[in-house]
Amino acid sequence: MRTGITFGTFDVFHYGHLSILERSREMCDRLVVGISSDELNFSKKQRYPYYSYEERARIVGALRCVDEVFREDSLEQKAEYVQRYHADVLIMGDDWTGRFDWVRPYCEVVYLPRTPGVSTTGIIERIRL
Ligand code: C2G
Repeated sequence: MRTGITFGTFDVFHYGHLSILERSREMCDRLVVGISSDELNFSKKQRYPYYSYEERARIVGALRCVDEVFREDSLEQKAEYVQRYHADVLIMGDDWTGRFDWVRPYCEVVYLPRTPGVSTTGIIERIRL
């Protein structure tokens, strides 16, 4: 039984989000997803997500490729989360390449290619116009 763990905000859920979660699930038997808290998002991006943590966690948790969701409160707690969920592999999009290499003593770390041409910010800007 191989457990994978991945993280994200998953605000205004889109095709790129689905793709990374499906590809992550293909690498393991059980996929656990850390959803950024509203406060963590504010500290990363200086704005709150459009959807609340509860809404984002319900959307991601309802997907067939996701087995469990939890709240990610801090980027620095990755090793604790890996141990708490007994993860064998940490999977992130390649916009994070190198950023979580320090977790390698605890589990395998893999960066998958992002889906080009789609982003939450791009969608919000298009709709606002
Ligand atoms: N992603 C992707 N393709 C896109 C957009 C996003 O593959 N076109 C991936 C990102 O690389 C990330 C995941 O989808 O792995 C979630 O992306 P975001 O919601 O933007 O999350 P982020 O702000 O990167 O938060 O601890 C890490 C953070 O919580 C990650």
